[in-house]
Amino acid sequence: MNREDNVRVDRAAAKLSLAHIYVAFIGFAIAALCGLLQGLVRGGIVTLPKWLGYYQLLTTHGVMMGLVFTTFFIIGLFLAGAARTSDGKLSPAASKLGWIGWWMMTIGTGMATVTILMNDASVLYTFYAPMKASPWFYVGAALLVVGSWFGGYAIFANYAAWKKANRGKTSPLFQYMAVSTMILWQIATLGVAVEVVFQLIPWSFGWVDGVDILLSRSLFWFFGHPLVYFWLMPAYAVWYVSIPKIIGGKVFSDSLARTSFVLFILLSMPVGFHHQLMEPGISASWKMIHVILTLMVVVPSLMTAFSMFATFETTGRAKGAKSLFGWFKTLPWGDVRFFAPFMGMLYFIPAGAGGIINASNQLNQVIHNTIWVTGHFHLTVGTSVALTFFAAAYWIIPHLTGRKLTKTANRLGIVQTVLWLVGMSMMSGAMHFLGLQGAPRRTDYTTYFNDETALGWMSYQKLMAMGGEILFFSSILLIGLVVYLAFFAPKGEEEFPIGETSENAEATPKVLERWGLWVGIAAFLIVLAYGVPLAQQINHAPPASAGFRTW
Ligand code: HAS
Repeated sequence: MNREDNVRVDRAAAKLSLAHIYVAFIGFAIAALCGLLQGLVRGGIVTLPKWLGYYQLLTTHGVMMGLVFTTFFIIGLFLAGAARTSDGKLSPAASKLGWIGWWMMTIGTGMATVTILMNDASVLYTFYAPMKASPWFYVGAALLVVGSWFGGYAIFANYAAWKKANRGKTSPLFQYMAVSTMILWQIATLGVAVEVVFQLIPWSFGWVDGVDILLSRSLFWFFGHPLVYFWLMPAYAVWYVSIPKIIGGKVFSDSLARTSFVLFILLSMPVGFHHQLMEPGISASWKMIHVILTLMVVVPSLMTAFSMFATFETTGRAKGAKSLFGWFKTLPWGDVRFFAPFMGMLYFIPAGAGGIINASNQLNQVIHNTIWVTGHFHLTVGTSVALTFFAAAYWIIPHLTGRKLTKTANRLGIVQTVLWLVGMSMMSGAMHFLGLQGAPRRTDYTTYFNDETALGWMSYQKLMAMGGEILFFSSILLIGLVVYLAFFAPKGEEEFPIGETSENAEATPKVLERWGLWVGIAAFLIVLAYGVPLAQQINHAPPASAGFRTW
């Protein structure tokens, strides 16, 4: 170990990161239980009691998994990584901002959860108007978002302090990736903030009579698509920065890694209409522009695939592998910190291909609003991203609590990963097949008055339920391991792996840290893709809609 490997995150920074990670896993545990029940209901295996609604479960599951687990975990991961690459400490401003953010996010989550539990907000995680929730649900969601902005300010403050102390030097790759992700997040969340503050809150309090549905959905998807890259980029940060260290290699190319993150800032936002390809009110030509830009945002993922293959191969060859695929055998298959993210990468190949199918205009007509889409995101965020976060938790938690990832915990982590993969393959596979047969997403158990086609779906729905049960067992094991690593594992030192750049890599161009330039180009592309269609939507607004309680 060299001096850099020994850097430990100090107690104050560890406390802040752990506070985020603990809330993340509480959200995860609640979501996992709801997920199990949903699968069993949809498979026709159990019936819910009168006081518990299917859509109430579905909302809790989506909000907890998609918004709470991810946002808290990502900010916790970034704060820990920022401290780890700043001599173990966060700057005082970063700490203060981080705690403000944590409190706002936690209070917001609490408010939203209470409204869902009271059955006043079964509007699912996308909270589409004209379904109308309690105003306090939207206020809670707004607090969660604004709190996450403060999480971002904390990352920026720490980065600024690092730059000040290291004038002229290239920032650590992990911090660069954290800053890029949080820049994307600040821009993306403007859409949902405008929707919630100017449309949904006044409407749900009854201050205005109706809501413009088309505009609210467009603002939501301005946020909704970059949201998926907000989930993906931290996983990529782990792939680019930590995986090379874990496998005993080097970061293949610092510049390539940074360029892929810049491309996400530029291209993630002006693509939201690919979620609205089937909607009226947006002209075909604007949809086409968004489809083209969507296909361009695939490029940074292809660059990532190339970079990961290159890292694996060069590391294996440096260890003496000779044959074409000999390097494959040299990878540390018994180490959960590698095994889980690797399986995430492998599953991201079909998951990403599914995304390209979704984005293709004509094929979108086949899959839109079917359960195929649910299958798609359980492979992307539910497998590739989630497995990477689980693996990161297996080293970050003991690193921050001063404990060790023991051999037994490592082995159980591998079992947990395999269970997750088996459960997800069954569930997500069944969802993809069902979707192609036309089965809609987001429905309670129904045979559609014993319709023959719908009855043919039942065996797949049972398979989904079985997959869901296996995923639930995997989740219990995961939570057990998280609790063990946080409070009971033997005291010791666990490394937070940060890879060094290969000595063969080219120097990193300074332009990659000219944030003003990248934000400026991103703003230009957003105006180009959204300016005219949003102006048209506002000028030719359809009649405002009253709110509906559909549950
Ligand atoms: Fe998506 C819907 C298009 C990626 C999540 N997506 C969703 C929804 C979610 C979601 C949550 O165009 C549903 C929203 C809702 O509730 O309605 N998606 C795409 C495209 C991509 C994509 C083009 N999605 C993601 C990611 C997500 C995510 C990532 C979460 C993290 N998606 C869509 C579209 C819809 C959609 C439409 C709307 C559908 C509709 O009509 O409703 C691309 O970014 C994908 C690019 C990825 C690749 C794969 C690269 C592979 C890599 C792995 C390399 C492997 C290695 C290991 C190195 C091209 C990097 C290999 C080792 C060996 C030994 C082989």
